[in-house]
Amino acid sequence: MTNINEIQVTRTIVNEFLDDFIQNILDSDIVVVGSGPCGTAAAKYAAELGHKTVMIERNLYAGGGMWQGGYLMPKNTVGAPANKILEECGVKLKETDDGLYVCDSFEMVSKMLASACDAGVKLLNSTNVDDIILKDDHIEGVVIQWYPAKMMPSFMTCMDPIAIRSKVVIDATGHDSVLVKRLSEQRPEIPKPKGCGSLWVDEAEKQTVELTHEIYPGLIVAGMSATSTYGAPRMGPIFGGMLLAGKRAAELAHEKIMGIKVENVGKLRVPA
Ligand code: 48F
Repeated sequence: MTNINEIQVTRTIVNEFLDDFIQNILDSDIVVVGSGPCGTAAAKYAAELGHKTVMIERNLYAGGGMWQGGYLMPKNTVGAPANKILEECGVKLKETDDGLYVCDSFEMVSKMLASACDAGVKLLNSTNVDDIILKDDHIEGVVIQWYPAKMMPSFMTCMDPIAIRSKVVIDATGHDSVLVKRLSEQRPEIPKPKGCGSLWVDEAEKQTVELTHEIYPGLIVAGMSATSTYGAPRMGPIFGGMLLAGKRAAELAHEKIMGIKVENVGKLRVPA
């Protein structure tokens, strides 16, 4: 057995973390905030399209709402064509008689995250996105803080966060629409998130993809965050729309970075 001392272990962790942070995180192409089904799909496809991609998650664990189907039953459903996304990640799916696909939640989370890692996505976990970097007419990155620090009593949290830069930020924060909310406090043209409407599965599945768009230069709102921004119906424990919305967000980010004209920035036709 080789001799390994305590200082070597610490030195390795510190060196690797700082090196990775400076090389791959500090100044990236795409920052995806939230690691649920939408964020993970967005990050995976963004990285596969060749972009330096960072996914930020406030929890210790990644996966967001993917960990369980509904009512604490760990079976996730998707409809076509989102089954293809899971198949690409190697998730085993069972097709039901009525054309739904179902898988084990744990397998969906682990294989989607593995696929994102293989594509080169960097994950910052236990990290809360507190704010955006907002210039005159565009967003240029995010402001981050350790999530455990945010959870401390307020007398201990007089510590400033830090910032990382990116060309595009994707708000995949789920029901809270964190970044859109923050932006709406400062830009009158940005809607204050309404929260999602009541359950209507097929309409919600469509709308979550349609509502995924560049809401402000440099900020794409995606998945449940888009649904909640506009008060569109909730979809319940089905994840196809989320996966397709994530893929759509990555494609929009790609078009923007590559200078392919994206129509209707910030001018989405909002359903009545
Ligand atoms: O909630 P979440 O899974 O959002 P999603 O990817 O998918 C929605 C579905 O899970 C579900 C549904 C059926 O499809 O109804 O709701 O759109 O993942 C959002 C993630 O963002 C993290 C949060 O912890 C969760 O893992 N998050 C939220 N706010 C922040 C954040 C923040 N300020 N900083 C970092 N992470």
